[in-house]
Amino acid sequence: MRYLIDCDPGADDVMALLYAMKREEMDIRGIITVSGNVPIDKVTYNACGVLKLTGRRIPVCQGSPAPLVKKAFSASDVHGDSGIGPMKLPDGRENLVHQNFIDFYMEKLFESEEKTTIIATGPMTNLALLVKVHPESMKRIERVVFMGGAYNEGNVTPYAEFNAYVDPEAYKILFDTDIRMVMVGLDATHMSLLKLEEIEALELHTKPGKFMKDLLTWYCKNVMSVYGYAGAHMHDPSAIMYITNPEIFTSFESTLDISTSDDLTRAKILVNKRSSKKNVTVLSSLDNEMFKKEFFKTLYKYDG
Ligand SMILES: [Ca+2]
Repeated sequence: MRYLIDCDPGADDVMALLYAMKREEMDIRGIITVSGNVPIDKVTYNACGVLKLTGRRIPVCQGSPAPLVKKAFSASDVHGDSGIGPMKLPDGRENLVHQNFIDFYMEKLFESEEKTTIIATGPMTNLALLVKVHPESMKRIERVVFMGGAYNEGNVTPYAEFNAYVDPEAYKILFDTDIRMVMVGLDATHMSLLKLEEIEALELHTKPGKFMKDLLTWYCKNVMSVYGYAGAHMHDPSAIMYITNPEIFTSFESTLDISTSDDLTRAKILVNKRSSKKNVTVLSSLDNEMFKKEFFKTLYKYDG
């Protein structure tokens, strides 16, 4: 299967990418960045850096520097100013292609007979612009698996999750299409939890393996101190986990809407099970024991 990853790395995007890089069954054809966790130049540097760290060559295209309507809104409290706290990735910008991201999307979507699945782990600004500029691109998309949203409880506000909150207008554009989508929202991802002692027990010694362990350790300590959680939730890695191990999730089919109002409901996801359209698979839970088993097993591939 062909994949494009649209992301805003960001600590948990880096974790998702490091997990994906060791799932060789995934044919990743490109990475597109988007302003989100930290500004666009930093997320692009980090995406390229993961490739350098893991010795992979995948084209990276820089995407939107800002959401459709509102100003950029970052999450430096969780991710640090660089997006990955005190850690530093190597410079892998030889992977960068100097191309408009909409042209890059079109080239990748149309270069093969096979349709492409898009995994989005940041705000969906790029995708919204793509389908507006080139509606014909939609027929080349197998589905969009996106980490974002929450139908129960948000994190930026009581009602809204971060990626949705950054650019709800983009979500609205995509929800109004017939594209097949999978919502990997907080309702499911909040059930993933790596405890600090489990991370510290990981025996990872190669450069990328050790980087992952250090990143997980820093991230876990940071979210525990900022939010008082018992460990680290694996939000973005869950989107990749859904691709590799869909059996560990439960879900229901629905059509979705989102509030774009400038009030306390902004970016609240609205589930409509009565609609006949039902183009979205909404994840509702995951099995954390199975998640951890699969996640750690994959990370150990970095140590051979
Ligand atoms: Ca992200």
